[in-house]
Amino acid sequence: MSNNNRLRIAIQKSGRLSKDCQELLKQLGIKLNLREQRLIAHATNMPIDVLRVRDDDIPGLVMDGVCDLGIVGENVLEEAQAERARSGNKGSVKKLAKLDFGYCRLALAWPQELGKQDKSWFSGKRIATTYPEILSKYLEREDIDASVVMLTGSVEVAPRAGLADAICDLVSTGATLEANGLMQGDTILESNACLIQNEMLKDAGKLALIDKLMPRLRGVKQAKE
Ligand code: PRT
Ligand code: ZN
Repeated sequence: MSNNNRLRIAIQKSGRLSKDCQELLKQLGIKLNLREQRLIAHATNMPIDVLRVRDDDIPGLVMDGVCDLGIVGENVLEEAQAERARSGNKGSVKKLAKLDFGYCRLALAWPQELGKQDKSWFSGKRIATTYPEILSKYLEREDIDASVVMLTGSVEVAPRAGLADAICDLVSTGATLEANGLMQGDTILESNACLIQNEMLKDAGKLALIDKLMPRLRGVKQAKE
């Protein structure tokens, strides 16, 4: 990237968090000229560049210092951190703020026709998920001997397709579980979008800019309460 002293912020290009992220940047006073297909948008009134990427790439970009800040779901952040910790791959981020959008929960679910089940039912079962690290940690913590099947999409059809006995997926209204004949069980993680920063960031100018933006962020949050 050409200009290294501009603060780089990674946000989701298109998806559930994009609109709220763009709105938040606007409320922070960052003026952007967002063109649909562009990967990078340059702020016109501050030394800030916004990178628009897939949400799954955001923790890694910030951990590796390619971007200084990022906005991502805590679910995606936790999965990426657990993955890095397991593979011994360095790179750390700190959470600067929990944001008031992107709420969802990561929950277990199984076919409704099986009726209510407790944790012991999961022993020996196969659970499909996009969050194998978070799920494995939960299973370990709860001493449940189940196996984990990693799927990157359409997790909710896994039981019907015979790929798994149960699932562990994100839920917001519950309509998707309902439509797929699944019953919701324990919540493993509650998640909001959050603002993260590369922990190794040392550039005084960038740190000063972040210090200027944080009170504005707190102001935006308070105004909504
Ligand atoms: O393309 P890219 O990789 O960037 O996007 P994506 O498709 O991976 O993510 P996206 O845009 O679907 O979600 C981005 C983030 O929004 C997630 O990582 C969460 O932090 C947050 N979020 C909030 C959700 C939901 N709510 C949500 N309901 N992410 C996904 N869902 C899905 C869920 O997986 C299930 O398929 O919506 C369905 C359930 O919704 P209900 O309302 O039927 O319960
Ligand atoms: Zn994604």
